[in-house]
Order: sequence, then structure tokens, then C-alpha cells
Amino acid sequence: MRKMTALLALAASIAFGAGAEAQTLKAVQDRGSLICGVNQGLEGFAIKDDKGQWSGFDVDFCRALAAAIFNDPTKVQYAPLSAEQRFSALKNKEIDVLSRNSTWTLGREGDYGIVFAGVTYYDGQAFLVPKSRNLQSALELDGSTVCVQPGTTTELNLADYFNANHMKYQTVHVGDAADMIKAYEAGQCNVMTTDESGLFAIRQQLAKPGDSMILPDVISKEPLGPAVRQDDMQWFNIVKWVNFAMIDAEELGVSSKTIDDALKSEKPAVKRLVGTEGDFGKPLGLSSDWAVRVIRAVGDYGEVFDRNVGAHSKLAIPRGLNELWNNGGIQYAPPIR
Ligand SMILES: N[C@@H](CCC(=O)N[C@@H](CS)C(=O)NCC(=O)O)C(=O)O
Repeated sequence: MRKMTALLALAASIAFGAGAEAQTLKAVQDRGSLICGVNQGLEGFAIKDDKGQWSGFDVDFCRALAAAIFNDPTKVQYAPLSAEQRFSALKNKEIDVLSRNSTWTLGREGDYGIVFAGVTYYDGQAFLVPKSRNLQSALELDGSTVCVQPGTTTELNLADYFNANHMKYQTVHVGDAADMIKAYEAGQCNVMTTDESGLFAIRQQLAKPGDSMILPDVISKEPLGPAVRQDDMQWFNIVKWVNFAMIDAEELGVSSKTIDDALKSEKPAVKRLVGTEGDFGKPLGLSSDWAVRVIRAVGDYGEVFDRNVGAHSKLAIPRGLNELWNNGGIQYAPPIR
């Protein structure tokens, strides 16, 4: 009989995807905070101010998760990680989630037993050069000395691109964005390469931003998104659907400013998003107003993009590919229903 009960419990836990393997949500709740792996310092994406406050696009995703779980976006412990440390830190359970300009690749999922939960930012690799070099295209970079960070897709794409185009280059390895700036400004390299978003961030931190330019060539696909371990489907779904809910919210016109009206809306898709119809929090182990908490505390996808890296930020990056699918971009989230 006891065996039978145990079997039933096991079957139930498999059916709801919340069994012995689903420990992350509980661990986070018991701890009272989320441990979020972020960049060591990249303006607009993850940066700490003098008072020790973190902000940025990737930081806001950590805050959104904390809002969904605790109804409090401040319940996050930030773990700044270098490119080389980040995936091992996730694998070794030093963090609950990685939210750090990381490119989704098959190799990374295989090597570290991790899984990417979506794409928060569609990016691509580009080059930044001094205007004084008078270059028009990346195809004129033969013989350059390139600043690049190890442990990145950047380093691999750089080799592919120069080899394919029969160009020679030397590399200068840097430890983080601040190092990259130092090396470039000291003349140790005459090109910087990373994701285009990173170049926008780095350029405006240069002593003379106007003296450098980003070449028009984009040489790779860099779909950036949050990652979790492969051992916890419930946790994977929470991270995945918090991202989707923010994108769906923008599409439905539900923002931090309109959330109270949305709670009174009669539109079926809005009702499902805000939990006035259905119980879509249940499979996530959250209450039905989980998305309301995210939108109220952090905003919809467009608000987050805008204030951190878009039109209302110092970086002023155009939405481009990150526009919604029905507005000329490729951001597209499955429906909540
Ligand atoms: N998206 C690429 C590049 C990500 C990356 O780490 N870029 C560097 C460019 S400077 C960075 O953000 N460094 C800051 C740091 O390590 O704190 C990847 O996933 O490999």
C-alpha cells in the first residue's frame, strides 16, 4: 500500500512536472531571494552604481523573475560573472539563472547541461574602429590587432570571419568591458569586437565616443537570452514564460502604466495574461496574477528595452530586430492560453 502511494505521488509529480526534480523554485522561496548571474559591468545591460544598486536590461529580467516569485523585484542577489565563468557557475548551482548577454548555441547546451529559455535580445557581432582609420567595411580589417574577450562566441566568429576572407589579425585578450576600453584607448588594439549591443554600450563610455565608429557589417547571429540548468522543467518554464509574458504584454498594450485598466479589461487575451480568466500560474507553481506582478514592477518588454538600451537611454539603440513581429521585428511570444 505504501509502495502504491509512493508510485501515485511519483506519477502525479511527473504529470505536473513538479516532482523531485523541481527544486529550484522551492530553494529560491526558502532562501527568500533569487541568485541571478549577470555581467560584471556593461552599461545598459548590467551595471552597479556607487550605492551598490544594479540596473540594466539583463538586470530587469532578474527583477521580473523576483516580482513573479516574491511580488518584490528587489529580492535578487546579483552574481557578476565573466564570460569564462558564467556557464560553469550555472552548472555548479552557484546561480539559479544566468541573465547575461549570452548567445544561445547548441554547444553550450550540450557542454554544460543547460538550456536557454528564450531570446530577450536578437543581436549580432560587429566591429568598432577609430574613425581615423578611414574604414568603410570590415573587409578592410586585414592586419588589424583586435581586442576580444575569451570564452565568447565573439572569439570564434572572429576567427571564422578573418579566415574565410583570407585576412590576417592578432588578438589582444581582455577580461571585461572596462579592460576592453582601457586596451583600446591605450592603443593596444585598433579594433574592438563584440555583440553590436555591447559596442553601443562601450562606445559611449569612451573618453571621446565621437572618434570611433561601428562598421556596418554584422558577421554573426547572437540570440541572447537567459539560461537555466536542464534538470528542472518547472523552473525552465517560469523563466521562459516570464520572458514571453513581457513580450505578450507589449503586444496587448499592457504596460506598467496601463496594468490597472488591464485588470478590468474584457479582452480574452488580456484577461488570460492578467489572470482574471484561467489559472495559468498553476503549472508554474505561481498564483494566477504572476504576470501582473512582473508588469507592474518591471514593465512590458518595450518599456524595459526603451529605458535601458533604447530610445530613452544613453545607448539609444534602435529596436531593429527586437521590434515585435507585427511591427517589423522578430520578437514573437507564444500565447498565454
Ligand atoms: N554574446 C557573446 C559575448 C558575450 C560577452 O561576454 N561579451 C563581453 C564583451 S566586452 C562582455 O560582456 N564582457 C563583460 C564581462 O565579462 O563582464 C557570448 O555569449 O559569448
